[in-house]
Amino acid sequence: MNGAEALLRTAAAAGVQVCFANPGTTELPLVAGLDRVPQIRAVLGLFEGVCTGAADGYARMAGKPALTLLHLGPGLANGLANLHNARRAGSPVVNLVGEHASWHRPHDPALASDIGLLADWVSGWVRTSDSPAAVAADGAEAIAVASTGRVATLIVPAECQWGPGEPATPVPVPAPAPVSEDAVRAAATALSRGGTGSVLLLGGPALSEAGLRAAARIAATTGARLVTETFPARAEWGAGLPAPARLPYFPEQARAALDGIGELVVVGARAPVTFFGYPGEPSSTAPQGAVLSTLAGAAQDGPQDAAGALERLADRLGAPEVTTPPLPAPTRPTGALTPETLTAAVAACLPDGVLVVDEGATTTLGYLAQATAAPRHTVLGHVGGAIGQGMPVAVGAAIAAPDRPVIALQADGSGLYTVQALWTQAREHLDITTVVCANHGYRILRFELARAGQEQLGPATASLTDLDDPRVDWVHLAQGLGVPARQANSAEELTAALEWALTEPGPHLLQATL
Ligand SMILES: Cc1ncc(C[n+]2csc(CCOP(=O)(O)OP(=O)(O)O)c2C)c(N)n1
Repeated sequence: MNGAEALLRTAAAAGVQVCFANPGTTELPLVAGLDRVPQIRAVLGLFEGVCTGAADGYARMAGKPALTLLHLGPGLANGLANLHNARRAGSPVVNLVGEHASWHRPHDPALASDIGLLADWVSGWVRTSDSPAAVAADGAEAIAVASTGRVATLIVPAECQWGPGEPATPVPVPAPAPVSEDAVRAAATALSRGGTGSVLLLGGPALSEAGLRAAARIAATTGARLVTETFPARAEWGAGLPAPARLPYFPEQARAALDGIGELVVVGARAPVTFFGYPGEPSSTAPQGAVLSTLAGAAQDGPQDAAGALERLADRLGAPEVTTPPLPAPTRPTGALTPETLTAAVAACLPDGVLVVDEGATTTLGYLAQATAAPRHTVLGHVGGAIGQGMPVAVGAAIAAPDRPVIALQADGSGLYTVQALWTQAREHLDITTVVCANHGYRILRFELARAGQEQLGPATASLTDLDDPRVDWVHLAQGLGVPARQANSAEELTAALEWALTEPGPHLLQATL
């Protein structure tokens, strides 16, 4: 057995089931090893950002890492933006990156680069294997580290893949640490002091069903308001569940949402700050003087049992169980497609148990509010701010949860970064309906220009924020990549198209023209 096969056998024994790959010559022993380890499904992505985004989506649903297989420094570099998003989401991901044979590298061959330097940015753990005998144990360690919610990168020189190796024993993964009793006590004190002037800001595992139900008990007993972070990595959503308000994206709206509060308790989230710094404005969106307490930190700061912490807090406050009163189900909108009618149409057509991947940018900022009474579903949001993750995340989520249909709400500009993901959706027969929010521009940048006082666009600002010349034809683009597609120009056409796409198995794309 060579090192490559030993590494893959070790990964399979540790529970790894998928490898999102775009290999080259330096990874071919690992590719051949995948033939001999059929427990690991090999999935080709036509760009490394598809592989890394898919690994993120897979991790969010499976709660365990997939492998990526990437070609030296340039391959890893192509995948970095979505690894950044994975890191921000606290997603476990294991990158296997091939490297030139150690004796070849000093000759500075093509593709030689400092892979470790590139990997460091996004990885909580980086190692270069130094022998074929060590590579399987290195892999076992990478998987264990990743399983605590981090990106781990193992750089595997070619001779470590083709030389003789032996499988290693998987390394046990510690359970997420419970939060300290002090943190629970401090949060209870804060909420009792703040009453209705308090907000519980929920993110990460606090948006699991258990977390939400415990948060609702706390809110009912203390008067605190429930708010989700703006772009949750994964949130359980829909009828019967408590529905926190989303913290708005734009700074003035976020400040208005938190205005007047005296106590802010964050759970599985970070203290709220604006996405960007603006002249003369503070970074924080919490009011000056508001007291911040952290019950559980954000996922990327290390695994913590945020939902368990909320349950302990609810118990400490003596908060009884609460039921969420039923709301009328969303109705089908009519008329022109706008951000409101588009999200309303999707909410009205959701099948029970669907996964909704949301990279709809400005079009879907209202989606969570529209979907509170829709059938129960799971939302995977855009966490890290690096655009181009939606369609790849949908690939990974669909592979992790094959019994659940996926709807990907996809802004058009962002979608064009990793449009190759559609081909993988077709190749793997994934049940994904992509709804392209086709506003034919970088609308958010136009908003930001207007907020900065630039109402009149000059030729450069107009050109650099416009996607209309030429207008991208998503229907033909999708068909060319093997995905059946239709265009919808009104809310009625969109609901009809959603019915078509959700009835037929396999991937579909709907160009919703705004
Ligand atoms: C990797 C990366 N490149 C560039 C940006 C800057 N950026 C943020 S949003 C955006 C355009 C978004 O346009 P679209 O996806 O069509 O959504 P819309 O704003 O139109 O709703 C760009 C270029 C980014 N966030 N990440």
